[in-house]
Amino acid sequence: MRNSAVYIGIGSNLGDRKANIEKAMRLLGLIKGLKFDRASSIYETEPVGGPPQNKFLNGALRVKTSLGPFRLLAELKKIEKRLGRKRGIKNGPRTIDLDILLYGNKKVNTKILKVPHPKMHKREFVLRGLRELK
Ligand code: PH2
Ligand code: MG
Ligand code: MG
Repeated sequence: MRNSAVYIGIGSNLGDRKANIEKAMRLLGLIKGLKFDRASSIYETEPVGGPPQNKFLNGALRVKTSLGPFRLLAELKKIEKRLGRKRGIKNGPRTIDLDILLYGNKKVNTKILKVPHPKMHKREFVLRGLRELK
């Protein structure tokens, strides 16, 4: 299978934000069937939605992968879990968030996964990183 170019949004606003992002990127690079390609800069952003909360560090990553979108999603969730992500309030604070933004030109529309990420075009904190990589 030919590898697809996949864009992943990364964000953190809890704990040591920079360390969380660095750890997540390192773990991402260890996934079998995935090759880390490029990272955007990491920049601080005001929280959008959710309860009052700390500022985020955000960025975007480009990887090449032979994993299908659902396998990739499972791997991203494992990393979130390893970094202490707790499921809680919608759009609430998180140690790490890894979102599939684009997966080649594939479209996925299920309850657990929607690609392209349905809110990415409205979120400057996502678009900024994507623009750097495109
Ligand atoms: N993620 C959210 C909700 N709000 N705001 C910023 N600035 N950065 C994020 O990554 C973010 C957010 C839900 O995932
Ligand atoms: Mg998110
Ligand atoms: Mg998420």
